[in-house]
Amino acid sequence: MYRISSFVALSACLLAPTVVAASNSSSAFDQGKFQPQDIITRDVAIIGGGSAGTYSAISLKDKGKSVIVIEKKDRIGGHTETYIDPATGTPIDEGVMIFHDIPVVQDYFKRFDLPLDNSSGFFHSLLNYDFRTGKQVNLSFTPSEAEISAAFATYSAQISKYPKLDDGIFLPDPVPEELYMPFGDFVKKYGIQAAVPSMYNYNPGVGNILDIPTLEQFRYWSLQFVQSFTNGFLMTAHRNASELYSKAQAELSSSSSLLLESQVACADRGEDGEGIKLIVSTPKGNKLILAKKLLIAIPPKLDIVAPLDLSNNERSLFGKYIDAGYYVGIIKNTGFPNNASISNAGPNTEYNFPYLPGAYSFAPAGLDSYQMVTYATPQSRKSFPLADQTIKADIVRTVKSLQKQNPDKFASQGEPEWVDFRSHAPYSLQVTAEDIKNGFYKKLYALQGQRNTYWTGAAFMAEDSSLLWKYSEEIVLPQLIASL
Ligand SMILES: Cc1cc2nc3c(=O)[nH]c(=O)nc-3n(C[C@@H](O)[C@@H](O)[C@H](O)COP(=O)(O)OP(=O)(O)OC[C@H]3O[C@@H](n4cnc5c(N)ncnc54)[C@H](O)[C@@H]3O)c2cc1C
Ligand SMILES: *[C@@H]1O[C@H](CO)[C@@H](O)[C@H](O)[C@H]1NC(C)=O
Ligand SMILES: *[C@@H]1O[C@H](CO)[C@@H](O)[C@H](O)[C@H]1NC(C)=O
Ligand SMILES: *[C@@H]1O[C@H](CO)[C@@H](O)[C@H](O)[C@H]1NC(C)=O
Ligand SMILES: *[C@@H]1O[C@H](CO)[C@@H](O)[C@H](O)[C@H]1NC(C)=O
Ligand SMILES: *[C@@H]1O[C@H](CO)[C@@H](O)[C@H](O)[C@H]1NC(C)=O
Repeated sequence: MYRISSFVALSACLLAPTVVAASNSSSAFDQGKFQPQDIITRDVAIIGGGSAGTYSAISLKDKGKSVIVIEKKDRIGGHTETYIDPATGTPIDEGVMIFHDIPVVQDYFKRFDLPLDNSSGFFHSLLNYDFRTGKQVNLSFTPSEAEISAAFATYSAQISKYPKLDDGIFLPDPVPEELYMPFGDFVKKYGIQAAVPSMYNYNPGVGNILDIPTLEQFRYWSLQFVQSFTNGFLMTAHRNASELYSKAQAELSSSSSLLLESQVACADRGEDGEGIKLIVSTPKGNKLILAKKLLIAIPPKLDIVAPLDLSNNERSLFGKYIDAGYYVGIIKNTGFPNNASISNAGPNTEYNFPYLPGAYSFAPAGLDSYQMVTYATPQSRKSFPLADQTIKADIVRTVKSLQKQNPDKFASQGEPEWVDFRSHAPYSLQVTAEDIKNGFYKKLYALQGQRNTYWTGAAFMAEDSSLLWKYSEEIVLPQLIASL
């Protein structure tokens, strides 16, 4: 079975125009076909230089292992993105910016000599509008601070029943029904309605949180996340989260441990213990990578991991993922206030959740009259559900309808203009209640170490950089290192 699936990947590789023509599958990886300078031999090859891949590369390097990171973009950092205003050099973080106060975070930033401090100023008072019509919405449910605290205390007590979730998606077997019931049912069961609006506002990119399985809500709103929500998050003191990645990038480049603008064309992950081979297309031609182990740190959606010599088991697991499109941009000439966020609210929906696809909110970006806008699609099986142009046009339409409906509040300032726009699709890979019940996460975790391959990244833990570093450091890398 393994050989058959492996053959499929290799044939695909042979058809790829970027790859050296080879007479048959076994010779595609033939070292004789590469110049010596195009053969890279390392302990570990890492695919993906985002949050989890970069952390893992630095940690392995610090533990004396040689690595090569293969990143498709011209920079590392993944969802950490910072717009630098060309006129003033002012950084505006528009991706990852808040972290938990836990040792792995403190140590990682200290290693790069980057100071952290307490979070501040990233939430403003909210004005609510229906973005379909531009009309103001009065929220139907506005719990008090005391009610919100009490609901979070109850939620924390419930999540604490599963202490192994702190370390990863480690579930009791069989999986308790409570973990795959819709989160909306869990909310009613424990009477924690007062926590729902905050939970929604901090968990964009999954659509209606009441419809997702409770476990999927637990993954993002972890016990650690509740603690930071209550006691405060950390942010970089320079309010420039990308500095972490430009320092990591400089270090990885100078030790020949990074291939940017590069992608795996085909892979042979071998039998257990044999080592792996990759043909990687890079701006300097194809490279042959020979490594003892492979660490995959990209979203395991079938269309994205197709060239990675998948087994039938991997293909069947990854085919189950559902995710959402999530987008962030900076826009000017909106006439929106610089001291409040404008939030999308449904006039008649439960908890006034907005209709999607649509913009979630516009928030002052902290420079000039720039507004940071977030946009999301509902969950689907498509990795890239909407074209960027479609989303940008819908956002501009929203700005205009808000202005038109509220001329006394948001004066038109001419045509809204894009300063920056970034797609974060596919975001927040999740599975259905049925799949959770049938042991999806146990089967997923059983992939660790098989066929010389380890896995990290959000699909294996949570959309949470701090917790991904902890999971990589404490769960994945020890097994990987022991196997070298
Ligand atoms: C807008 C936004 C804001 C967020 N804010 C926060 C926050 O404040 N705090 C927090 O903790 N978390 C935040 N998150 C969640 C974020 O931390 C995680 O989603 C995290 O980035 C996931 O890490 P990862 O390594 O799995 O994926 P990523 O960071 O996305 O990294 C994947 C990397 O792989 C690369 N790649 C993809 N395909 C290929 C391929 N075929 N070959 C080679 N490379 C490839 C990508 O270019 C990328 O660099 C935010 C997410 C978003 C989208
Ligand atoms: C396939 O490639 C191998 C190694 O290069 C070679 O020995 C073998 O003869 C080739 N087989 C065919 C059918 O071309
Ligand atoms: C952050 O807040 C904590 C607790 O309120 C405090 O002890 C700490 O000194 C603060 N850190 C910084 C850098 O301001
Ligand atoms: C919202 O509340 C305000 C103040 O009570 C009221 O004037 C306004 O008409 C309400 N708007 C809607 C859409 O209900
Ligand atoms: C922010 O970080 C980027 C990337 O490291 C860097 O180019 C820029 O100079 C930094 N700006 C400030 C003000 O820290
Ligand atoms: C924002 O500024 C406007 C205009 O100065 C003022 O009327 C309004 O009360 C302010 N809103 C908040 C939430 O501070």
